[in-house]
Amino acid sequence: MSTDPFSARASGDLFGDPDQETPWTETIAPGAVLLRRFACARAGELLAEVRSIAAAAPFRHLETPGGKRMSVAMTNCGAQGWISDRRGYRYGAEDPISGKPWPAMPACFATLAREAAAGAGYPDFAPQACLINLYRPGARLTLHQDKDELDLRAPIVSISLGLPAVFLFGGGQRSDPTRRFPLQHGDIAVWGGPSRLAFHGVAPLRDGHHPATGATRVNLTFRKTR
Ligand SMILES: O=C(O)CCC(=O)C(=O)O
Ligand SMILES: [Mn+2]
Repeated sequence: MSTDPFSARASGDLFGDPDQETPWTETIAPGAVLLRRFACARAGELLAEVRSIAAAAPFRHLETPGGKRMSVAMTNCGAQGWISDRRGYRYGAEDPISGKPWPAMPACFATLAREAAAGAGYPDFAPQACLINLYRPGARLTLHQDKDELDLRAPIVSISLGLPAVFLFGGGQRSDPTRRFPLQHGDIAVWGGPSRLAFHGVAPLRDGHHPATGATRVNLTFRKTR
């Protein structure tokens, strides 16, 4: 797979540019917030780091324990990386493709994740894993819980870059009603506390073009794994 998975170019239009909006916060459930546009000012730096991480640990389509190919392509950085295969879902210190440790988590990733968690009411968040999801048109994430972490007291911090998506957010049971929240470039979702095990997912990505990522959406999900 190409090591330059999305193309970037700077946006020169400051008028009506969503990247220039002042961030604001929306509470979507107890313990769950959307920090709108919080990552916009740092998106270029984040995406440059994603490119170098993907050069060392390429995006790949993992297999579910049931044998299905995931439509979202994934890679990781940090001390632990999330993987899925026939043996199950788990965290591991090495990229199974190269056998080498996952690329280190860039300081700007950890700093932003920590600031976002603090802004959402979770001080002292220290992520050990960053899962990087690459969505091409049609890619989706079915409803699931993030529950492969040993320490469920820490929140999940999830940064959206590039094409917009629809975030599905439900409750603690799969059958609970799900609400739909549009996520745009620079938005950060943080959920923890009473919402830590909420079912969530991402609706199929619609075709489009974003100046920062081309025809893709990039998502960075930060977790404390243990
Ligand atoms: O892409 C997103 O916004 C959510 C990602 C997610 O839920 C996950 O990677 O577990
Ligand atoms: Mn998730």
